[in-house]
Amino acid sequence: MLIKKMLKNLISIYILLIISFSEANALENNVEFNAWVKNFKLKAVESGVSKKVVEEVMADAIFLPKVIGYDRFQPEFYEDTNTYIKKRTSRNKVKKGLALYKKERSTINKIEKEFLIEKELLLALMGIETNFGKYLGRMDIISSLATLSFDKRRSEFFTKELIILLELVDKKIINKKILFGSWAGAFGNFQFMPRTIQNYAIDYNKNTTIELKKTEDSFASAANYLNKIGWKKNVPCFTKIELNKNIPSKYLNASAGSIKNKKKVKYFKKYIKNYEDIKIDGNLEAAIITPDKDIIPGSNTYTPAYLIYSNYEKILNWNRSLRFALAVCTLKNNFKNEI
Ligand SMILES: [Ca+2]
Repeated sequence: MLIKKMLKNLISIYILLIISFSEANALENNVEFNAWVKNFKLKAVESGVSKKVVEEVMADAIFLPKVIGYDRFQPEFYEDTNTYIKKRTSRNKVKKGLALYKKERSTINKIEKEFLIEKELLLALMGIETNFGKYLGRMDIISSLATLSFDKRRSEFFTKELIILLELVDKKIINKKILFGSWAGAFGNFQFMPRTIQNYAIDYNKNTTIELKKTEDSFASAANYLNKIGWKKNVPCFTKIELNKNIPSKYLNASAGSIKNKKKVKYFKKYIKNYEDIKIDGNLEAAIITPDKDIIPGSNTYTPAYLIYSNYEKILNWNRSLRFALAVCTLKNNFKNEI
């Protein structure tokens, strides 16, 4: 009994300690964060943003501990490829995309023609990024970008993004009142980061502001982005393959960082069991990816495996994740037979 009581007391003390520690930690973070904001504001003004906009926009920026939590746990690094793709390309998702297409057909068709980007790809990207505008995110982007800039892990990257966002507000291209999005600072139907907005977003309906939560501007901006980075219309993205075990491991790309050892499709013939079924131009340049390798504990190195082509790498340019690009191209194919 006595031991039980002692143990209970110890646990209570432990819990109390954790609470006071995290409170102290939060207080310390806030003090440091406010000092960081002060310094950041000087930096933003120095890089050319007007003092008025810097003061206005940064006035409500707060430290968001949950953003750090999300940054340290990103489910796509832990899910196996099949689960990841299946979750994001369901029949239900196709139905929702078709409903949106039906409603916005003339705008989407016009954008497809003008930018030479398949409507199926645009729908797939919007479906995967935000479930067709349903999950645009409610996070105050200024605070999330400020939190990630203040945090050490990717400070330089997010500081630049935040400055670009302030510039866009300063130039009245983006309205600061609508800056709510994902925990990592992505915004609108297609989850553009500030730098993507700066480089590729367009005011398609010419009403002087870029509205990335509305169909016209968001679809045209996504199509413009894909066109500028070199997406080729009607060229395949990937093919699922079954590998022979004789394949040298240097050909197995498991990281989205850089795709290595590209060869013509026909070069890989001797390593592919189902080569006769894949019906792809043998002269197309390709690489092999095995996305579960190195990430999923105990995963089989050889499955799943895919041949990927230059279009697939354009989607990696959009979001550097092997699974993301596979899901986008899979959903695109699912739309293909329905529109
Ligand atoms: Ca507009």
